Amino acid sequence: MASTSVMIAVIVVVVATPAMATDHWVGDDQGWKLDFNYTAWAATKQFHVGDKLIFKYKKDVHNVYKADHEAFKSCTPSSDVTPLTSGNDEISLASPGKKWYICGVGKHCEKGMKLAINVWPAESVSPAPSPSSPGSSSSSSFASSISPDSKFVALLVAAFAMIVMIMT
Ligand SMILES: *[C@@H]1O[C@H](CO)[C@@H](O)[C@H](O)[C@H]1NC(C)=O
Ligand SMILES: [Cu+2]
Repeated sequence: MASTSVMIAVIVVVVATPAMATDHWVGDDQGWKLDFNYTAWAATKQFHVGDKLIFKYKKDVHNVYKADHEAFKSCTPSSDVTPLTSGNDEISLASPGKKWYICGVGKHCEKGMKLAINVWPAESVSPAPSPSSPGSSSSSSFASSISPDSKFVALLVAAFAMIVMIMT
């Protein structure tokens, strides 16, 4: 009986866990580099508002310019854009739509250091976590970030579990 209750609690928690913001390491373990197909990489991911892009590379070897479609196509960063140069550059995806990023060093962009992504609206009903407090989630904000859908599923599971408990 006790173990059944524990199992039900675990199931409810797992089912009710909201879709959390995702950190996307661009290029995964390869990072931001030459000789990598970022088009193919991006095609395997889903980007949502609230997610983060992280460009990892050796400082001073590459950089990251936010670009528009023209700058992306022509590999010419706009002169009024300041590149990110830390080697561990985080970009919070704040709005939905197409986004473009290019490396501004030498001919790196022409050689493939260019990334185009499509950002979808946020999955959960909670506002995107503020960049100043990454990962801080009090129990109240946790509860409010559970989407109505997963609440409904959790309720169904809980109801089913109770029937099982009564019958066994
Ligand atoms: C990169 O991958 C995309 C999609 O798989 C493909 O269409 C494109 O030709 C590739 N680019 C290079 C330079 O290999
Ligand atoms: Cu580069």
